[in-house]
Amino acid sequence: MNGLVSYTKDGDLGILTINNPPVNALSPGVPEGILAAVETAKTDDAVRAIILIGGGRTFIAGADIKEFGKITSGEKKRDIGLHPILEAIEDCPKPILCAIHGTAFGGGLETAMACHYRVAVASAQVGQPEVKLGLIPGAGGTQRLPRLAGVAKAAEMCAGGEPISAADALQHGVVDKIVEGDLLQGAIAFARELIARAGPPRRTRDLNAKLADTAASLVGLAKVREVVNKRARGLLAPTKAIDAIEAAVKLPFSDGLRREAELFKECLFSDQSKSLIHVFFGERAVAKIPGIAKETTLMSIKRAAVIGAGTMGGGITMAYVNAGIPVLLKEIGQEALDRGLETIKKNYAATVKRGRMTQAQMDQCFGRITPTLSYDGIRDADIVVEAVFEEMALKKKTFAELDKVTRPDTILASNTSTLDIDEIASTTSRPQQVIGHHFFSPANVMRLLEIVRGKKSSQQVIATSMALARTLGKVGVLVGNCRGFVGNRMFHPYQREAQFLLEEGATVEQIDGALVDIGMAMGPLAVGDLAGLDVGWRIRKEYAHLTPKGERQPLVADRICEMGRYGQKTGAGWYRYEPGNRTPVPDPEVGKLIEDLAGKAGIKRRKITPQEVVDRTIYSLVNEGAKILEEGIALRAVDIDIIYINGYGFPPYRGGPMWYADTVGVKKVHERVLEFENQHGELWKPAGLLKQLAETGKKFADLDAAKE
Ligand code: 3H9
Repeated sequence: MNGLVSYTKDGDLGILTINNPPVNALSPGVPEGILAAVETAKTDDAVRAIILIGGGRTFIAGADIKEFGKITSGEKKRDIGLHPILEAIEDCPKPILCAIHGTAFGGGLETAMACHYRVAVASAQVGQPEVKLGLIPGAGGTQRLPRLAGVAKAAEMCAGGEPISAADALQHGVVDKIVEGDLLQGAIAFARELIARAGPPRRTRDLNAKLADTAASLVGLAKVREVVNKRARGLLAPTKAIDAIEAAVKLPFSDGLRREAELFKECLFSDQSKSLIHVFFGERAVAKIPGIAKETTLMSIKRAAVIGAGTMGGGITMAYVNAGIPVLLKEIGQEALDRGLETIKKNYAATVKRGRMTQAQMDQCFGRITPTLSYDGIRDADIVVEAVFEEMALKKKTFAELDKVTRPDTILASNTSTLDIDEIASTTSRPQQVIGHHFFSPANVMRLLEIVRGKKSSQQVIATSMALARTLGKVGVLVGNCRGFVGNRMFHPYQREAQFLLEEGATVEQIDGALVDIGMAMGPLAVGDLAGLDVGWRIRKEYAHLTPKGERQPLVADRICEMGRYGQKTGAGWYRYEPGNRTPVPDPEVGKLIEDLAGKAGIKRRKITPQEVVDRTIYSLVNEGAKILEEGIALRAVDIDIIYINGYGFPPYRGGPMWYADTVGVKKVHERVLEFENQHGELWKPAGLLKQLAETGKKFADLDAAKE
């Protein structure tokens, strides 16, 4: 028809195949191609039924997400234009059968539901993931899905965004049949059955049986709404999706569509949706490393070794064995090794208890771990991940040993969170094989992997690390070598400002509360308690000689550690904790300590507003992030955003710290940073890049766009 949609015939069947790789998104030309092909089939007297199928690896993965940005920026005037096409499909007097493999997501499922029948292969998935982009289904999904699957299931799918399997879809009436073997042949057979039945096309919009009991539907919907309200934490789209489904219950189909369109538009033009779309493309952009060719030969990682069975080593081991890669787990003493294995076992047992893994899966994963106290067998490892104590001397000693006992081609990765990767690499005869793999705790859960490029890390080692991150189910982000790399380097001023605010008059709960209120997963002080305050204390001591003389230092953190308050693990930190309970409880003792220390230092305490808490902490991230960009430590602003979303609990619907600055307006952020510089001095000196962007009216996103 137009290259994107082809039209062929098989006897009395018209077959429409969509060819828009990689995922058959409904990009401009695809809907038009479908429409033209439907028209051709409709007017061809020899055709008695029509099949719509996807070419390549999938059916339709949805609307083309890139188009949304063009609409909201005003570059494109009209909407995505799917309604008339779906109407034409549904109106077609000849039965149209949709054949699904891969994913029928978003506009893909909406197209499928406008067809009269649906078949799918068993491995197919269908879903309305729009909420993950801050949207709701905008092409009839909220009106047709309840008619097929019932109100509760539709609400769960549209507000939760999770896909369902073909079997689930069959059970809920979203598909009519699961095809064994070849999809097209199965679809052809089904289409011929339809012709034989000679019934009128079955139009989803007319299937009202599942909506007949309005009262029961509204009760079901209210239950889902309650769950969604609890889970949504500031997210707009999930509740809008429920509103749209409510319209399906209360209004005739065409009015419901109109209501859906209004709600869709509200979502589309929201900052939340723009941010979430930025994150969608950002997560894919970080995998693209300038200067490293796509075709770089990757090393095959079949076996790994992890050095150190502490919290990080244990979590890293789990990440590997979960991905099917066996691990040799080395410790120096039997007791530490046993403790490490016990913790891994306990973590798995908890996962089994929660129903997220079967006992057999747990046994299989655990069986992939070979515990050891020696280096025997380490020559089989394709990669070694060092996760010993965060101390340069120990890391260097470990790498010097690893250099001798491993194969020369083995990748030597350090899980250091702050230390100089080049200094570590210098103790080996193969710095090109050395790289940082900075996992985030708990390493088996957190999605972020900061991949720290040393001066000499080879392209192959970098490319292999990026691919390995994906195998491990992580988002790998390549960063440069500096103290704390990207994430922890930015976290330092963020934590520092939180503590200065304490000294100036805020309470621990006010600071954490203000940041949780803007969507952060946890406040900075509760995070400190979770991670262990002693970790930062040790690092501060290690780097004490580098701190410029006279620079304002937080007064309380060291004192808290001196009191043995290391956070959750000691039952007290910034908060206190009841035994066996991780819920932070405000502790007046800490409040008093802060007041005492601030008083002694002559700091005048005042009322601090939540807005000041947010500006001081988040803009400290932005200012440091701008310096990091300037220095080339991060490749793009979006890389920083992806790091903060996946490793530091930054709310995806705010797009990450650099995107947040763009949303607020870089000029405004710069002005506020200048105010803070006036009030608090040198530490707040604006990054040159921040100043430059503010003066030229540009955004961080413009810098990224210029690099594409
Ligand atoms: C929608 O449909 C709204 C409707 O209600 C209509 C309203 C009017 N558009 O993820 P991958 C690109 S909203 C544009 O690496 P995988 C992706 O950027 C949409 N591009 O592959 C990447 O490009 P690159 C609802 C898209 O196998 C390449 O394709 N649908 C789209 O790991 C490969 O992607 C969704 O939200 C798209 N829709 O995963 C589904 N999808 O190579 C979004 C992908 O240049 N997509 N690309 O980096 C996905 O969830 C995954 O891509 C999928 C495949 C599971 C399909």
